[in-house]
Amino acid sequence: MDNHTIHQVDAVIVGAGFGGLCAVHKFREMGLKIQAFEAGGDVGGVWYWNRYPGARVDLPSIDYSFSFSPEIEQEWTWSEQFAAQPELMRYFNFVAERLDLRKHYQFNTRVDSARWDDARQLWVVRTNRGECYEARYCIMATGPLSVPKEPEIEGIARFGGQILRAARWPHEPVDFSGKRVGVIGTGSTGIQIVQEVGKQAGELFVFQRTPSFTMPMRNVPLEPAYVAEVKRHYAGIRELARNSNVGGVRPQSSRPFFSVTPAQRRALLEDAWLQGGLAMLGTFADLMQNEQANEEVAEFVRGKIGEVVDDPATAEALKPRGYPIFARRPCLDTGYYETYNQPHVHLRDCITDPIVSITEKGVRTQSGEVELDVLIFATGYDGLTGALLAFEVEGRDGLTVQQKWKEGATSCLGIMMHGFPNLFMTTGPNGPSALANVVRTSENDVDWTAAAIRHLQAHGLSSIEPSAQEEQAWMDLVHSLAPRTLLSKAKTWYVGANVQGKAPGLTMFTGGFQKYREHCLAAIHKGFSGYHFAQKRERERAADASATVENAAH
Ligand code: NA7
Repeated sequence: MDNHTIHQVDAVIVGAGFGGLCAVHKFREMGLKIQAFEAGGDVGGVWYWNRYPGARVDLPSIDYSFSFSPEIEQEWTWSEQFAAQPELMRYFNFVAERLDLRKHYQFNTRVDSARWDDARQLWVVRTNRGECYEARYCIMATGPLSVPKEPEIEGIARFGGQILRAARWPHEPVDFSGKRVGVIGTGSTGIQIVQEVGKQAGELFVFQRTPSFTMPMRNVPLEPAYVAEVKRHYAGIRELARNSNVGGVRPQSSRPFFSVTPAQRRALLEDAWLQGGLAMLGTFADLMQNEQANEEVAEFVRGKIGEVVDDPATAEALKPRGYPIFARRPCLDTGYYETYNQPHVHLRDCITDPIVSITEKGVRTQSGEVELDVLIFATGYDGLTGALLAFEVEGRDGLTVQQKWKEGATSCLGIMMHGFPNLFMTTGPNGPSALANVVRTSENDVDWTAAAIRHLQAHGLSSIEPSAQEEQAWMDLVHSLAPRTLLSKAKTWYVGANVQGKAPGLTMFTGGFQKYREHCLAAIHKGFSGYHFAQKRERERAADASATVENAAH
C-alpha cells in the first residue's frame, strides 16, 4: 500500500451499517467519487459485532429494512417478524452484493482523524493504515450504538476464566454447556443473552443493577401469503412509516389513558400483552407524558412479572421501580422471566449487594465471591456521541467535536454542525436517533445530504454549514420538547447517564419522526436559508466545466 499518495475523492463515508451503505449507494448514483471505511471486517454495522447468542432486532424486520430499492424489497424475503442477527447479516450481504457496494469499502480500517482545510475547502482524512484521503464531503455514518462502554469495575484483567463482550462477540461459537457463566448487565442485550445462555449453561449468575421492563416479543415466522401481501404494498407501508412517530408501522392511539374505565384499561393492557412487541406503547396516547398513567402501566407489567416468576424474592428484585416504564429502552423477550424459574439460574441484585471487583476466580460482591468459568459483559454503549468522539474531527478554525460537545451534543437537525462545513452525520444525536427506526432516519439523513450537495453543485458553491443561529434555533426546539416526555426521568444511555463524565441531558429530538422529516424537508425547500456557503474559486469552476465537457463527450 502506498502511504505517501494523497488520494483525491469527492466524498469519504465512514461506516458500513444502514447509514453508510445507503450513503454509498446514493452518492455513487449521483456520480460522486467515493471512498468508504469500516472498522469491522464486513458490512453490517452494529450487527457485524453483536453476534452473541440470541441477538435479535426488536423492531419488525419488514420495517427494519431499506426502502430505496424496490428491487431489493421484492427480491429479499424476511423469515421472521423479528429477525435474528444471522438473518440480518444475510440481508446486509444481500444488499451489498446486489448493489455491488463492497468495492467502495476498505474494511478493517479505522478513520483516525478528519480535518477541515478551509483554504482548500476539503476534508483531510487519515486512517490507521497511514493513508490520507482528501474529500470535499465527509459523511459520518458511525451509528448511535457503536462504541461499547467499558464496565467501570476493578480487576477485570485478573479474571482467569473467559471474558466475553456482547458488543465484540467472537466469530466462532462458544460452548457454555456445563459451565458457570456470569452476565453483567440487564438492558436489551443482557436480557437476550440471559434467556439464550440460560438454556445451555451449567449455572448462570445474572448480575443486575437496574432491572429493565421487558415485554413478550411473541416472535412468529412470516407466512408466505403475508410476505406476498407486504411485497404488493411496500410503497404504502413505507409511506406510512415515514409519516409515523417512530418511523415504523405500528399501532398508535389518540386515546388518553384515563379516558376509559379501569376495567377497560385493564382489558386493553391484557390485549396488548398478548399481542406482544411494543403494542402496549401504542395502546394509549399519553404514556410518555402522564406520570400517573405511566405508573399504572408499569404496575401492570410488575404484576405480570409476579405471575411468571415462582420465587417471590426473585420476582420482587426483577420488578423495576423508581423510573417510568418506556423511559429506558423497552425490551422485548422470549421467556426471560421464565428463565429465573430454573434451578441453575440465579439472580444477583447489585443494588442490595453491589459488585466490588472482578477476581481471578469470578465476581466479588459485598456479600461474597461467585466463582465463574465465563464472564459476559453486556454493559452497554457510549451511545449517540461516542463514535464521533472516538476519533479526531477538527472543523473550521481548529474546533474539535470534543470541544464543541463538551456541554452536550449540539447540531442542526442532527445532520450538520456549525463550525464543520460539509460534514454530515446520519442518525446524529440531535435528530430522533435512538427514538425512531434508524433505517428510516438514515435514509432521511442521506437524502437530506444529497439535496445539500446538489444545491452546492447547482450554485457553484464549495461548502455548506449551518449558521450558529440556525443551529441554536434547532437546539432550542430540541430542548423545549424534551421536558414534555418522561424520558429524562431514567438514568440511561439516552441521557448520557451511563458514561462517567459525560454531559447529562436529553439531546434527541422528541417531536416524532414525521415532524423531524418535515423540518428536514423545510430546510431543503427554503434553499437552506440559515446556512452559510462558500463560493467555488475560479480555478475549480474551470476544472468542473472541463470535466462536464469531458463527461458529455463520453
Ligand atoms: P444498556 O441498555 O445501556 O444496558 C447496560 C446494562 O449494563 C444496564 O443494565 C446497566 O445497569 C449495566 N451495567 C453497566 N455497567 C455496569 C456495572 N459496572 N455494574 C453492573 N451493571 C452495569 O445497553 P444494552 O447493550 O443492553 O442495550 C443498548 C441498546 O441496544 C438498547 O437500548 C436497544 O436499543 C438495543 P445500569 O442501568 O447502569 O444500572
